Amino acid sequence: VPVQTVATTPFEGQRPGTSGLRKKVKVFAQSHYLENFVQALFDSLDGFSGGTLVVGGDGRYHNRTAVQVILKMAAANGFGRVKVGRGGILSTPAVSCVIRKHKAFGGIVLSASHNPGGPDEDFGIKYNVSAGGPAPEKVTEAVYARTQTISGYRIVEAPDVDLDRLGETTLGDMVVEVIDPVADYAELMEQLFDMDAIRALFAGGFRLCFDAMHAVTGPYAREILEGRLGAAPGTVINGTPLEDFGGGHPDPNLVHAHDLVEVMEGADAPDMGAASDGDGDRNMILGRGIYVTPSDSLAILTANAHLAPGYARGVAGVARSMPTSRAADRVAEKLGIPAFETPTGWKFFGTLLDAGKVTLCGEESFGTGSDHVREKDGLWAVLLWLNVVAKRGESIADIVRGHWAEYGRTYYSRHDYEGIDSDGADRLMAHLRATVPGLVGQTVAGREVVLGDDFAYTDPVDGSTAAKQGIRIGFADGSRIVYRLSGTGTAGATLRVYIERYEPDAARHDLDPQEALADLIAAAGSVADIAGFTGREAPTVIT
Ligand code: VG1
Ligand code: CO
Repeated sequence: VPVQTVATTPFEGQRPGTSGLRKKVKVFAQSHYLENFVQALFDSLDGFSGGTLVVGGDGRYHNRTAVQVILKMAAANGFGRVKVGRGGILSTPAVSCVIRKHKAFGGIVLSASHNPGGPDEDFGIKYNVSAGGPAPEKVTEAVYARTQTISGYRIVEAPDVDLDRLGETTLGDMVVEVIDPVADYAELMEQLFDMDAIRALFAGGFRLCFDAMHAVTGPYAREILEGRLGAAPGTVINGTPLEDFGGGHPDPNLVHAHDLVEVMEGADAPDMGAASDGDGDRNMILGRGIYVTPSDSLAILTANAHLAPGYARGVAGVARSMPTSRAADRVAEKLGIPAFETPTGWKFFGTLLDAGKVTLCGEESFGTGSDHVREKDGLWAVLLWLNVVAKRGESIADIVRGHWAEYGRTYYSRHDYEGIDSDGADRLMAHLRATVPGLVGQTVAGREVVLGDDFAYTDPVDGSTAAKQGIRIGFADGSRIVYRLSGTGTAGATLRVYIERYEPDAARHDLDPQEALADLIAAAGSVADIAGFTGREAPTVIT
């Protein structure tokens, strides 16, 4: 098979963000665009000759085209084997699982996660290292630097590989192995959870509605929940991955998972509702009459993980991204285990997980995971919740309320201002950077400000640093306001404002979070002059 070297010139803007490179499909579809990035990636890696690469994506529009390009480039660059999911499909946690299980050199995930898909929507590519997790910034920065000087890429001239037939074929000297996207992942889940207890829960009439949002988790959820655990047929809704996610926004929150919300608000609501996102790494958990915030979910799972066989040894430590509420910290304190605060994005948990310092990790953005892989994992979180419910014999609402009663409740909300003008967003952040440190010692929203900074992180394992990770305002009563700009969008800017307040008094645990946080929300708006800088009077999405 002939290897071709194709001349190319650099594209601007190929710097990976919070989670890989994300752009409109139309940008990715330009000739050489994907090829440049993939060659820059291979040029930045050392020692993969003859090694194994795992490739898969969330099935969105352009997935199959991109997989074919990557297979041919991997062959031309000297990989020995590519394991690719059937149909080009692998969820993000499944890629992580397959890399680890088969000791692959690394993997490529094709996804723009929770962003919409389709010819006019988003696409993305992300590289994961041999430990299974997203490449650290020193790798992504090297790839970006290489994209700016690239002058050629290598690709074999060969017909497309049949992605729909399981088994091995060759592409030049490289073996292409089309794998069942679910098998390795399902086997791992069986090792972690008390499958018998969950099976008994379903057999006893417990009902779940899992909304796969027409995205990648459909086949995983059907096989594990309905197949192996005996949940009723129809438990999984929107379970067939579609290239455009049915026109929806595959983001598991109360706004976008409207089909699930309708089921949960219906007369015959099931005991539990759950949803996952485009690439299967996010989760939303609902009980009958209750929504579990992702920050609470991390705290509750930390307190209860020992009920699952995979975590019976206990939790070594817990890590959360900085904007995630401090509910998990309170559990860690009680358990006498360390709690870590990292910048936003799963890549910052990798070193802590590899070093065994933490067992569970979470983000407020519907991300929860553990040391079983190196990505957040939507279906895993649902299974852990099922395991906890089965073992405790309590409803989700009772478990959550019981947790608040024991630890206090952390009222929490995130307000997103999507699609705002980038210049205005940058000016707003510059304004905060200049003024917030001066608030320390002053009174805002009736509280004394004790912290005002731009979060900077030094990794406790490898000493790497990350600056400018979000503006923090901390108050004497433990309340916080955090501001940061999204690093996953593809058009304009998105301002995220995170607000939390700790409420120890169990008599006041039944407030609407927007009311419980009203004075802090108002202060967040005026301190940053959000209306002035963005022209917006209200957020576009509240979670
Ligand atoms: C968002 C979330 C962040 C998450 C990231 C990737 O990033 O806030 O917590 O890790 O998405 O999630 P940002 O920069 O837009 O705030 V996913 O499900 O896209 O892999
Ligand atoms: Co995702």
